[in-house]
Amino acid sequence: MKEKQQIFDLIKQYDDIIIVRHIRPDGDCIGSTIGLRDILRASFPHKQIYSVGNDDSQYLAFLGAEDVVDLTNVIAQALVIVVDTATSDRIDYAFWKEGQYTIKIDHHLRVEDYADLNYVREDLPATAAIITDFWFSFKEELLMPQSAAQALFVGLVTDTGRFKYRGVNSLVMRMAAELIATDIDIVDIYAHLYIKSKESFHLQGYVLNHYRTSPHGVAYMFITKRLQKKFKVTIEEASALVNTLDSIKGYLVWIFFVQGKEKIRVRLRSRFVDVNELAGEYGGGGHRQASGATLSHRRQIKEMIAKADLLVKQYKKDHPEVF
Ligand SMILES: [Mn+2]
Repeated sequence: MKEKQQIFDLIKQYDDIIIVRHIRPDGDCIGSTIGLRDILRASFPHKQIYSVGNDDSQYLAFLGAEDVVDLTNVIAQALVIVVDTATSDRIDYAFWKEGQYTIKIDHHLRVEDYADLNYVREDLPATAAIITDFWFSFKEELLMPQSAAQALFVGLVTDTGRFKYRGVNSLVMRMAAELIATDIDIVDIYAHLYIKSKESFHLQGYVLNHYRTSPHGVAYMFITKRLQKKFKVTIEEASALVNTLDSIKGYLVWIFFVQGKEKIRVRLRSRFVDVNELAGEYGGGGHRQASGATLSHRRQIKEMIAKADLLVKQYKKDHPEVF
């Protein structure tokens, strides 16, 4: 509570507040940015609240735009709040450090305390959940406009894989309930979130027809540069398709290897089996059943599949009831 109170006091103290976030923003990133901004704008109409960043994300445009403003004359007297960003090298605003006071609000593993005040809640599955909890704590003074509720709901939904991942509990569901209580249209929201480009739809079809398997239960796909070009998809769009291979009976781990300029991006997913240690062996990590890693050589693909295969083999031996 101490940190929450401190943050609230700082917000009350400053007239200029700049909210920033990480590069290549996802739903939780934009959701917590817009959510916090619109809560503060509604609650403190006399303050100047900005949210800024360079990268945009087309599929989240329905949440509303961030601000395109020149803050050169404002930054030195401003409170800068960085949301959803574990390390400072990923902050998508070059001048964040020039703020008079800086706050980090994040839910990722605490690896870098880069701000003056660092509020990290590893117990919550999304930064949107931290912001919603913040609203719960100061409900008498903070308003929750619909635009903020919608953005925060999107943050919760996307960072929990539609409320499916570990970390979703009754508290998170209560948060969702309170946000929905502002009368946001969740059917519309899901419709936006599920839109897929025709290109990635076609690539998905290709994946379904051409994925490979290991002896004990790994399903995988190598998305070469050539395939990305052929199907006209970006690395991000290709990587996002990893769950095309989920829930195949007997295949407990599924992996996408997506070829980048120099390295190969790995998206590792699983059910029952834990894969984050395997990701760690390749400089990656994440969650027990959803991790990422990076390979520098093509030959490591085979090696990684073999290791994943061993994990599945062992798991099936220990749990013969699982298929
Ligand atoms: Mn997040």
